[in-house]
Amino acid sequence: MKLYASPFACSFTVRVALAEAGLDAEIVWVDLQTKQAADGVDLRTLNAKGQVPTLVLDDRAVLTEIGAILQYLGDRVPARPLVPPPAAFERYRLQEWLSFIAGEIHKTLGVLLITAPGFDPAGAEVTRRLAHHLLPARLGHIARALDGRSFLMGEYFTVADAYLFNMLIWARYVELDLAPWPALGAYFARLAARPAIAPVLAEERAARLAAQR
Ligand SMILES: N[C@@H](CCC(=O)N[C@@H](CS)C(=O)NCC(=O)O)C(=O)O
Repeated sequence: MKLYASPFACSFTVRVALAEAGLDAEIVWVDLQTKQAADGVDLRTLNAKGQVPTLVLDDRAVLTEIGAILQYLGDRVPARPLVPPPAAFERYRLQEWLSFIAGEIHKTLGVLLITAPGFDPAGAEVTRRLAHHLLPARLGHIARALDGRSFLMGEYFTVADAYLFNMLIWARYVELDLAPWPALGAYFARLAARPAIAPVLAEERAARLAAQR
C-alpha cells in the first residue's frame, strides 16, 4: 500500500490507524499547494479531489475519505478490534463518531488552520469567528462522552480515536484553550504515549520540519 500524506494534515489519522493495525504502507509526502508528490505523481491523477489522505492499495485501487479508509484498514485486521464487526450495533456507533468528527470538528477546526489565498479577508475573519463560536459545544460533547472512559468507544482503542487525536493536535496547534475540558487533555496524553503512536508523531514532526526548510 501507498499512503499519500502531508505532515500533520488529516492523513495523520490514517498513519495512526496503520500503526495501530500493524499494517505497512509506504508514505509518500505531497505538497498540498502544488499537488506534487515526492514520487513524482500529481496527486490529482490518483484522486481528482487533490486531497490527502489518498490510499493506493496493492491491486492499485484507490481509496479516499478518512471514514472509508479507516474502516477498510480496521476490517483488514479483525484480530485487533480497531473497528467493531460489520453489522454489529457498535459499528454504527463508530460511524456515528466518525461522522461527527468529520462533519462537526474536522471541517470547522480546519478553517482555523488553512489560509485561503484570494478569499475575501473579512469573510475569512467571520468564518474564523464562527468556528470559535461553534467548537466549544462540539468539544464539550466529546469531553462528556469521554468522562469515565478511556476511549470514544469505551475501553478499547478504535479508528475513531485516531481521528479525534489528530483533531486535538490541530486544536493545540491553533492554541484553542482546552482547559475547560480536562477529559480531553488526559485523553490526549493517554494517546500520545501509546507505543504505536509515539513513533508516528516523531516521524511527522521530522517531516514537517523538513518541509519548512
Ligand atoms: N473529506 C476528506 C477531507 C480531506 C481533507 O480535508 N484533506 C486536506 C488535508 S487535511 C487536503 O488535502 N487539503 C488540500 C485541498 O483540499 O486542496 C476526507 O475525509 O478524507
